[in-house]
Amino acid sequence: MTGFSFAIAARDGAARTGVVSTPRGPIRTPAFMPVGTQATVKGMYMDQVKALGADVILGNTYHLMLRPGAERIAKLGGLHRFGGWTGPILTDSGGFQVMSLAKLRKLTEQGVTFSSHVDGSRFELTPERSVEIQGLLGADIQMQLDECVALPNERAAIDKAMQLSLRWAERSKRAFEAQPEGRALFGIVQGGDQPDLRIASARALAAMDFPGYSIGGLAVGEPQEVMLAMIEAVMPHLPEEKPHYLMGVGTPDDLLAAVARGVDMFDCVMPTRNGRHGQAFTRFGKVNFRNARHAEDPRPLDETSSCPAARDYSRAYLHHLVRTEEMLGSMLITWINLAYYQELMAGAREAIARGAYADYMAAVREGWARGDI
Ligand code: PRF
Repeated sequence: MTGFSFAIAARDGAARTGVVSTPRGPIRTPAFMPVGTQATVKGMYMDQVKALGADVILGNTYHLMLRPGAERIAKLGGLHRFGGWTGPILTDSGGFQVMSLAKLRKLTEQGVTFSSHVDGSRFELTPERSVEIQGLLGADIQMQLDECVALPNERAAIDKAMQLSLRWAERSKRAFEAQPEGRALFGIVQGGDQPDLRIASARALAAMDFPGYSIGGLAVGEPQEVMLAMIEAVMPHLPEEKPHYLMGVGTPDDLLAAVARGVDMFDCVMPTRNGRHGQAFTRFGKVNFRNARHAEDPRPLDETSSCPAARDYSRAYLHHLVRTEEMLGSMLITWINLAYYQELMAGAREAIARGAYADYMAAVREGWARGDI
């Protein structure tokens, strides 16, 4: 049986392209992971997600533990069978979602207790229970439980959350030892906008020897330049031969900039969530289909796109679907956006392999700046 590994095929400056190997198949990096919070990538068939070239999707401990429950999913054969996705699945540990969604939260050294945002019932999430749930789901790549604080914040609060996350990293790692071979647990760097705290977090996690490293606590209210500075601060302290995952990021420009600094994996709700609200991401920038300027435009959004939804429907029709709140509008624009994010990463992989990543970034940014065509 093949285990979990990462092989870097080419580098261009700090950018890398390679393959994360898992027993459920390869993940080509840099990779964008569509978010499948509720065992579904909202508005998409799994076959469509696969056809876009996505190698891995993300699932959420928090949502699935509440409904339908981790033990129930395990009884039904695990998350892959339940949701109909045969490739690798990465799950988040739940702490971040508890902090943004749950009610009556109480955080202690032991873990976090909270009330479900669905029906108010009480739950507890500890580092051990989070890893146990991710194991019951059958996740191929799992995350340690961590504490992420919003920015801006006081240094003392950032430091406290970072130190707690390190102790939870140790406990998560110990709990993970009970799981089958071939799965991987990533440690999560915290430390807010404080470079020295970020570096301390990265070094302590590196000493624990995880198979991959996540960078958390970013895109939580700080400007892009601060986010990029934090990535630059931690990279020299993370094992460079291991995958680097920037959690919950971001815009297409965030992805390009983070890849240039050594990030290999991303996830974000932006292409799916914004798609449901009528916003499309394209090679000539963002297009808001609510806008009346599309009402009589017979042209397709982008006839050069790999996505049928961008080629086969008029802008006027997409505008109409969004204005009438038809579900097909959400579905088509989600499809367009995930196709664009996958194309962006495929282009990055190819450019890095050619040693032309800076030119690729410049050309893509020029397209966004040129605007609609
Ligand atoms: N921690 C975890 N999940 C996350 C984050 C984090 O800091 C973020 C921050 N961008 C998104 N998702 N566990």
